[in-house]
Amino acid sequence: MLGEQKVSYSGVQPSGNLTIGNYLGAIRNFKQYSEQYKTFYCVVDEHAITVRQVPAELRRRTYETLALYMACGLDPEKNTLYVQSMVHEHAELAWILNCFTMFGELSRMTQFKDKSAKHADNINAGLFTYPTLMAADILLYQTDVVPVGIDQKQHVELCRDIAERFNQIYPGTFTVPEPVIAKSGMKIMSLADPTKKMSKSDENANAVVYILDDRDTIIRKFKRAVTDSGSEVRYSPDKPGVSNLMSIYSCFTGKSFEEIEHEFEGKGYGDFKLAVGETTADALAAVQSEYNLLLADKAGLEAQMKKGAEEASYYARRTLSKVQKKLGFVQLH
Ligand code: ATP
Ligand code: LTN
Repeated sequence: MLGEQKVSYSGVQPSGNLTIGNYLGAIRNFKQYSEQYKTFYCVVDEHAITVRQVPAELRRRTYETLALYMACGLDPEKNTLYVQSMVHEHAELAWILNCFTMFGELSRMTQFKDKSAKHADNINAGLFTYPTLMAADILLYQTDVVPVGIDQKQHVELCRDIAERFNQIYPGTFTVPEPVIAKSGMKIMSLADPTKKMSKSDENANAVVYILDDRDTIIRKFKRAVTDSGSEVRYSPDKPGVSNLMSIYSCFTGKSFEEIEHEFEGKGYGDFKLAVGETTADALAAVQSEYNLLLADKAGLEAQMKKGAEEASYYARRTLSKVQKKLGFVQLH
């Protein structure tokens, strides 16, 4: 809580082109808080460097991610949209929280295990302490809710544990946040391997539908999507490919699985995949045209970054100085 207002906070890494997984699992759900809550949505570039980045690409994607936030309907007048590295309190609080986070806790994080298997040549300390920086992001703003995809639930739960531990020693420091996981779209799977999460860092571009893919590409990718044996459109654990496409279709149309099964009764996978492709392309068209306008105005995006960082810094500074005082750091006035 900040004053009387509840707070929503989330972040997306500028580590690749954003996917419909990022959109359906996270960004699409940010907007609902804009009216009632104080909202902070961050482009987390400091998290992105836990795996090697090409500097020019990281810079470009930082602009792009901010533009996508806005194109997805986040009005910068109603939401604080900003870039993590522009608010130095994040890194400072992360250090402090490192001293309240256990080695064993971080060792149990599945994202750390997955990413260290994938980047075996670069298992750096930042990859390991990634969740403490994420906890700092969240706790700096006295956050109540954190809308994320299901893969981030474990990190938000660790953040809660850190906040509770800190509050036990230094009462009344942090609001303890809750993860909010959308019922549909919480985990969109790869089109090439529906047992794997769709991920922006997947090397196989056909496995992933990007928010900015053009209509033909979207339709082609869905046509090629791996489906299962049989020809029936039915939601079932033994049909992970079809079930994933049904989830995507359901997210974009609002139809239930039953309604979708009924709609495609007697029709084959071909018709169904085409419908999913067309629906997705239609839904993303508005986001894409808005995005192109925003991205063309670099100065506008920079002005937005500056304003967002100033707004965020105000709250971040307050929480950090409260923490420093509680810890016994000398404060000069
Ligand atoms: P990377 O592949 O670089 O790890 P990512 O695609 O997982 O990235 P993040 O920036 O780590 O993306 O995630 C941003 C938000 O999108 C998080 O809330 C995350 O839970 C959500 N998200 C990512 N992928 C999916 C997915 N396939 N389905 C649903 N939500 C997702
Ligand atoms: N770890 C998240 C991105 C992230 C985040 C956050 C999400 C960084 N800081 C704070 C919610 C709140 C991910 O999606 N990989």
